[in-house]
Amino acid sequence: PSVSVQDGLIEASLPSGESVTVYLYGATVTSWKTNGQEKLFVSKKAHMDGSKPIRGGIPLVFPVFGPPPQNHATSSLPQHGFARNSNWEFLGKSSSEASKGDFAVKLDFGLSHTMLSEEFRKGWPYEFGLVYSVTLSKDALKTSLQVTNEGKENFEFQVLMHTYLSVENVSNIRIKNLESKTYVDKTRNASTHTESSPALAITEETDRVYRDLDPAQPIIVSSASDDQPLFSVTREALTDIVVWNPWIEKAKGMSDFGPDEAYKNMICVEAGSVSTWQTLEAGDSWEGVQSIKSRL
Ligand code: TA6
Repeated sequence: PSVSVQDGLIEASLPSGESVTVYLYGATVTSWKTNGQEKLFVSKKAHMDGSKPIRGGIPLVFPVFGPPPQNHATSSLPQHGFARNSNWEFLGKSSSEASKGDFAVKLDFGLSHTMLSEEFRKGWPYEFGLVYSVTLSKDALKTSLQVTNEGKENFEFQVLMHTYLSVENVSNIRIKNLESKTYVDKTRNASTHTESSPALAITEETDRVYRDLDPAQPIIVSSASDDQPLFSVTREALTDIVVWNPWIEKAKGMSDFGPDEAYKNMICVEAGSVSTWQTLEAGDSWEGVQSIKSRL
């Protein structure tokens, strides 16, 4: 495995050709290539200069998902919290050989309360440490976030990995293993529904929080034309899955989403713990993991 660190981004690749790129800004994974193909979607108009969260790849959502609630410790934070728009530090790399010639390389990134901007530290005055690990292997990309409460007060948080998967045509995919699950539909006044489809099609703006899933049961993104699996997402401790596609109008409405038709080339399948709040007691740690397999 080789790892290069240059002007704010880390790149790693395996002898078998897979590669991953991570920006220190937000510890945002912006590229994951297998078989020479890019598996993540990044908007052509994404801000890559730290002026706003990167529109694509895998932005990190912490300590709050969505617009923060009123009268809450997170109320003065921006939507989706501060992790994706803070500068992280690269803690280092390690590589292993699972079996003969089967390598994996792990990149570690850190963010602590001492590194936050004044605005964010005032907005959420808790002492915390985050360690985000990105592990590239031949078959999978694994991202895990470890949250540590380094202070004396308990705090509560939400966390989500806002993964933008790259697809040829969002109308030609189906999302499986959501059947019979409960979801909150944010396009219908956050009303609660039960998924009836064994293979969810995306035919309009879609913004749903599926909750209380078995994290070990893979969420499958498959091709509608030949039912071939394109992606499989398994999780540890992340029991919610958000499915999001902005569709035509919302895509046009985002200044950093481009070109306008690019909504056809992405589907967000986001592993998180967002439908309730995790309480972390002083001194305790918690870890959430997603593992994405592609071209199974
Ligand atoms: O993940 C779904 C969502 O919460 C949508 O409601 C939409 O707001 C999306 O995140 C993008 O949010 P952002 O703050 O990155 O524009």
